[in-house]
Amino acid sequence: MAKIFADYVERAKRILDDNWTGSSTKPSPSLYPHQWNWDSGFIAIGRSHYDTARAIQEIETLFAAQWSNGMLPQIVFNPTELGHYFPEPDFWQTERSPHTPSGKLTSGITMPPIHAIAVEKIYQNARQPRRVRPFVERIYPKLLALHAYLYRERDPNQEGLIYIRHPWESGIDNSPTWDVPLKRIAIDKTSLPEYTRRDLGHGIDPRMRPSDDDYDRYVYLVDLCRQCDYDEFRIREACPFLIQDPLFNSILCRANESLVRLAETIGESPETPRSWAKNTADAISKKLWHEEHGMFDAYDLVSEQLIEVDTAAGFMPLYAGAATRDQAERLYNQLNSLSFCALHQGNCFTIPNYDTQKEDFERSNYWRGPIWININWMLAQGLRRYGYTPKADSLQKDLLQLPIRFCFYEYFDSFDGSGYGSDNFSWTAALFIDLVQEFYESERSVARVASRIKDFFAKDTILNDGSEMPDIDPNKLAGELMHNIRILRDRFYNTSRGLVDYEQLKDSSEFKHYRILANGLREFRPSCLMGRKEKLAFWTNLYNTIVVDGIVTLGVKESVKEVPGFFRRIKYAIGSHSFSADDIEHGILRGNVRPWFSPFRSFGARDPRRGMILTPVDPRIHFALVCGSRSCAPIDYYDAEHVYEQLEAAAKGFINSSEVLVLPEEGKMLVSEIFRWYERDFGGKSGFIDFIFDYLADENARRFIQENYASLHIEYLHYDWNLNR
Ligand code: 2M8
Repeated sequence: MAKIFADYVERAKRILDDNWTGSSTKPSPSLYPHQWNWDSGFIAIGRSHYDTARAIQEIETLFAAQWSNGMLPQIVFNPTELGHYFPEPDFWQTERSPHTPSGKLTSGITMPPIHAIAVEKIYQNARQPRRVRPFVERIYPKLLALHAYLYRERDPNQEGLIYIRHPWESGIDNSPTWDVPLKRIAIDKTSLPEYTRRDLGHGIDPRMRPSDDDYDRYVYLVDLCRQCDYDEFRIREACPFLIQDPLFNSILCRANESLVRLAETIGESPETPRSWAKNTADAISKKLWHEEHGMFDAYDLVSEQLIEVDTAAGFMPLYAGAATRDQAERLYNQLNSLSFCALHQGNCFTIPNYDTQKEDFERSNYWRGPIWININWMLAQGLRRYGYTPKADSLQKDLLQLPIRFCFYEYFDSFDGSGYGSDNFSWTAALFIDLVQEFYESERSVARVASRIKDFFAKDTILNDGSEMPDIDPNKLAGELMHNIRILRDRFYNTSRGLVDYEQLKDSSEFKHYRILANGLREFRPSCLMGRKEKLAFWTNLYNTIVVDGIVTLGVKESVKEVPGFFRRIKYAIGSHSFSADDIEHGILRGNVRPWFSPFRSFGARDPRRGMILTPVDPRIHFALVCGSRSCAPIDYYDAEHVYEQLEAAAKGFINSSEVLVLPEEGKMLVSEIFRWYERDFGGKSGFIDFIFDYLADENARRFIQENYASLHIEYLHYDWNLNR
């Protein structure tokens, strides 16, 4: 793990320890002094990586205050901390309900049910999952009761969609989505209960918090619930705020998936949560989709229409897997745009909670613009679920760098990253820990798989064995082969996401034809390639395709690391010689320099293949050569005529991706391992710093490099060898 991450994980753990009350964790040192519902879920996820006992206790303390009807309260009050927050138990008067648990002080509303997801994480991350099983068995019926409550009491039309009845239930309290329904509530100050806000102060600029008008309405809705004695039927009849929100419903839907797996773990029937998950996913996809906007919106059950306000909550069906392919594609177009900070835009962090192009976007006001770590944490997983890997990586990059650069704040400015709200905020710390773990996880699992099947593929594999030769003039082979590689690109590569559909490609007629043409390489003379551009394009394309061929032929499942020496072993016979992927890369395209992992050059002193070496080395090839893994460059086809322009674009894309992180506040730059491995191709360390500088879009980052050039501290990022599928 890069040292900087290890240091910050320690800081994050300290924050969680400082906010620990003895049985649970408060969201922040002073602003939120009690236990909050979904905060505890996120906190338990962070703790699950290093302190299973406290992660379990966090969840058990929360569920000890579950109401007898299954509702899990938004706040469980700490009796020793009363008097610092509004509203507290005296205002909620939840004793009016027959369902409140005895001996517990709670509010009378709920929050997005993230908890089954947290419990699954606790189980998965435990050193000895067997020991966590009794906890899973204890908590499972309570999780089930919570979801059952939501479907029973909050889904009056049995649509699979849950309504919320207070903005605080959404977790995104003053989201612009609530403006219209809240405006419907006319406030009569004479009948509104008296109250004093306690959230102002704490060193926080009031403009970063909800307005007094908002608070009047929050109070109005609490008062309404208590006047109805928290009876859901009565509330539903009277409440002007009944909303089916995509964020709440997506979390519920995704949590049902976790419930299914938890049920299977402890031998319970998964049928109920499975059908809940399906119904909710279908309902989100149908009812909450705004066809013209290409976005999911909240549905107002009072006015019976969609609320046409697009916020980050509208992307959350990706997390639940509830969006269809077409919907996902349209969502992605929204998400990857100026509105929500596009890839390589350079002057923003991904993704703000509200559309930056709207007039009422406010960069520092709470849920009306800033970036929130929990939302982006879910969104990054949603993007991965649909294969939008580079965008997910870019979210991950920002989620890691925001706390490092600007401290563990509650929320962050979407343009300059400044931290807002409370510092030392628990879920920012907890999810940072989870993200760092995820970042380094792949390495461990890949190593495990590799050791298991280490000796399985021990020999070199000539992939073009000549079993079926093409009927083609050898002089035309190169052109035909390139044409065919281009077809593979068009059909099976997703160039914007850098992914290969290995499953479809494997049995396709196009790939069969490619392999026949590749057999033709046995009679091909590379000396007939003319000019530097043609050679550059030919060998780059051939390298990228031999890697794909190797992955398919050797049946690689998760990572090329499953096959020890993969790049050395996979070979094509070309003319009277054989060329491994390493020979093409280090021998031909890198000017036959000695690779960092070997004591020898690819081609020895008398090797006739030396005649094919391409010099001088163009370092941009490192952003075009694709090693079949997530951290390498996105795959594409290079055409001789435009190869220089394409290499230029590839370099620009890579330098502005999550593979280069400039952290001015830390005086550091974190870069891909590629720069360490191939340092000499860039002209040494100063050469690659110059190279990065030339391609970097972010002005702040450029200025930082310029000003700190001589003393720039560089660390290398973990290289993700998971397959680019
Ligand atoms: C914020 O909400 C509370 C009310 O629940 C508040 O403003 O007083 C929200 O950000 C919410 O999502 C969060 O759970 C809570 C505690 O962190 O603070």
